[in-house]
Order: sequence, then structure tokens, then C-alpha cells
Amino acid sequence: MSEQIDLNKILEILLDFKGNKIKDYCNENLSKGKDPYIIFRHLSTGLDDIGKGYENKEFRKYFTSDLIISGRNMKKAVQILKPHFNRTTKVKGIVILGTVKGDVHDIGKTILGIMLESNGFKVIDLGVDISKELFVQRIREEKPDVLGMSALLTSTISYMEDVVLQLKEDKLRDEIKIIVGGKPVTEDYANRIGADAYGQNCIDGVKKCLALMKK
Ligand code: B12
Repeated sequence: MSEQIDLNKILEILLDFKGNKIKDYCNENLSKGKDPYIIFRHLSTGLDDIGKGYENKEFRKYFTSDLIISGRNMKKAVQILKPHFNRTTKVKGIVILGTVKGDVHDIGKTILGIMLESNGFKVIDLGVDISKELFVQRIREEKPDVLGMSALLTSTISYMEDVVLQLKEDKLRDEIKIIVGGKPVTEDYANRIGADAYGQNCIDGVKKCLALMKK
């Protein structure tokens, strides 16, 4: 599928300090009948570019302040787009979500939660920087079908394994399916830590959660 994206315009919107441009962009596109997920995907392309420009040590194009502003604007977009994702009423299962300890990136996880809700899941989003103890406590309380963990830092993905091991120790591992995702996470890593599934993006994540419910 080829999509025309004006990256410069997206970057200008994401880096707008006041945050008005992102609201106008989302509302204008929604009023034209554009699929909210496509709007979100276009904005994500800009975030990716900002991430790469931040990472490039030889010619650093973006700084931490740019990450903060673009992250804040993306969250505004998520709030505007949220009511426009389709919803189904029948509950297909319960998913508990959280970004692991040490990591505060939550845009991907939040959008996954919204898309899971649109696809009939009840979602309990624990938020960010979640310890293994809190995951265990909330799993005991809520008895979800699936645990979804997110991590965006190479330094925090190993905590996903800590959570899996803790669940084993607490005899909860067989009670729940585990799906992991986030930029540095791979299918291979998911297999290595004993997760049941890996989701490359939100759409893949929803598909995998639906499949896990059938197992
Ligand atoms: C916005 C942002 C921030 C914001 C976060 C705001 C927020 N509320 O989330 C702020 C400013 C707080 C931030 C802070 C930092 N950040 Co930052 N950040 C980003 C940035 C630009 C975008 C991340 C994002 O939201 N992407 C959009 C979403 C939609 O994509 P996503 O999260 O990957 O999610 C998709 C998939 O991965 C998947 N997915 C995600 N989670 C899950 C979970 C499941 C279960 C499933 C199935 C799927 C799934 O679905 C989504 C798509 O559909 C990235 C660069 C990048 N391109 O990733 C850097 C990036 C992640 N940050 C980075 C860094 C270094 C930092 C800081 C250490 C910077 C600093 N010096 O302080 C801190 C760390 C803070 C901490 N302890 O967590 C690095 C990480 C490098 C590394 N290898 O570890 C990156 C890659 C930038 C870079 N290229 O250097 N950051």
C-alpha cells in the first residue's frame, strides 16, 4: 500500500511547542473521513524520523527536548483519535498492559490498548515503569487472559524476562498468555524469554491477542 506522506509537515506538527497544530491536523483529517489508524501511522513516521535524528551522534539533528515535545504532541493525537476507533461490544478477553520498570515510553502501548478495546477486549492499562511485583499483584486481582508488556529501551527489555521468571516463581505463568512488543523487541527475543507471542505493531498485536485467546 503506497501512502503519500509530507514528512516535513508531519515534523513541523510534531515539533510544535504549543501543540495546536497536532489538534488541527487530527481534526481536519478526521473530518475528511480519514481512518484514524492511518493518521496515527503517518504521525508515527515523523516520530521515527525524530528518533533517528536524535540517535545520530555525528550529526545530531534532534535533542531530548524534541523527544519530549513530539512525545507530548503524539499523546494529544492519541486522545483526539481514541473515540474514532471502531468499537465492538462483546468482550473477547481481558488484557493487562504495562511498560516495564525503568521505561516511561507509553505511546505505542496506549495505542495498542485503544486498538484492543476497539476489537472487543477489556483492557487494564497499568501505565509505565511497572515493577514485576505490581504486575503479579494486578494479575492476581484482575485474572486477565493476556499480559502485554512494552519496552522501548535496549536497557529495559531484559526486565520483561524478570517478569516472566517472577510469574513462574509465583505459579502464575500457566494462568496467562504473554505478548511482548516495543521497538527493540524481536520475535527471537520473545521466544528466548518464554513469551507466547511478539507483536511488531498494534495491528499485529491485536491479531496475536485474538489468536492467543483461541489457544
Ligand atoms: C517520544 C519518545 C520519548 C518520550 C516518551 C513520551 C511517552 N509518553 O511515551 C520521552 C521524551 C519521555 C523519551 C525519553 C527517553 N528516551 Co525516548 N523516544 C521517543 C521516540 C522519539 C518515539 C517513541 C514512540 O512513542 N514511538 C511511536 C510509537 C507508536 O511506537 P512504539 O512505541 O515503538 O510502538 C509501536 C511498536 O513498537 C508496537 N508496540 C509497542 N509496545 C508494544 C507492546 C506490545 C505488547 C505490542 C504487541 C506491541 C507494542 O506497537 C506500536 C506501533 O503500532 C523514540 C524514537 C522511536 N522512533 O522509537 C525515542 C527512543 C525510544 N528514546 C530513546 C532514549 C535514549 C530516551 C531517553 C533515555 C533519552 C534521555 N537521554 O533521557 C529517555 C528515557 C526515559 C525512560 N526512562 O524511559 C531511544 C532509545 C535508544 C535505545 N536503543 O535504547 C529512542 C529509540 C530514540 C533514539 N533513536 O535514540 N522518549
